[in-house]
Amino acid sequence: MEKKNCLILALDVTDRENALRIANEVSEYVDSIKVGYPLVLGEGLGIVKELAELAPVIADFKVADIPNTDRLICEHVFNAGADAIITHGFTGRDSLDSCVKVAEEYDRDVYVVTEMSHPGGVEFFRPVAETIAQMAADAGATGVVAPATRPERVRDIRKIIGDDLHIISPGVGAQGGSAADVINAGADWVIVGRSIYNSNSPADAAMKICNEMKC
Ligand code: O7E
Repeated sequence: MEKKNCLILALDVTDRENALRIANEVSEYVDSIKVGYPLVLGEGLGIVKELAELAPVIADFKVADIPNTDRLICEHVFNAGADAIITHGFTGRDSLDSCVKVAEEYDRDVYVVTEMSHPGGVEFFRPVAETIAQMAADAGATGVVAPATRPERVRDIRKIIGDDLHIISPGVGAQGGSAADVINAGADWVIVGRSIYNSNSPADAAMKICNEMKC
């Protein structure tokens, strides 16, 4: 993913018409569009191809299964036109290796969740976040997902992975995180959903976040 605006749109609307309208309105401000279960379960995987015409698509399926099932999921998602996939890391190195191998075959990206941004994200992830981040680096992942709601954790995780891996960071706006703070803490991109797609003017909301970050 090319870094221009440091902003990824989390497009968690559930219908095609809204999704395409919002994506069109904000495409000049975002470097990528993240699509997950809400939209794909609502409209089918075909929506990925339509959105990929506007911006690279990150498929957020938080893949968390045995290596063979992970491989099948990644193949489907990349064949559908996604540029990147998001996986969990707690399933272990062999499962992550399977995703990375498929991504290499397709020349696509893999991002691994370390610690999640919501309050419950500390319950189980906190003790293992650094270990997962190290595993992502060892496995050759493109980058990791770390919480914008806790910039200090982004700093901790940046120390583990060094400069080679990217950090993409959700939790800005609706979850209370600040885009500028988390970029200063070492994130490469912020992921923003509701503050943009629920706004009366998604383009203005996206532009405002870009201006805050001065990326
Ligand atoms: O709070 P919002 O509306 O700005 O949306 C945030 C998006 O990021 C939403 O799609 C949510 O599922 C996702 N997310 C988190 O909010 N926290 C996390 O820890 C991880 C993710 C996520 O996207 O993981 C993969 C990048």
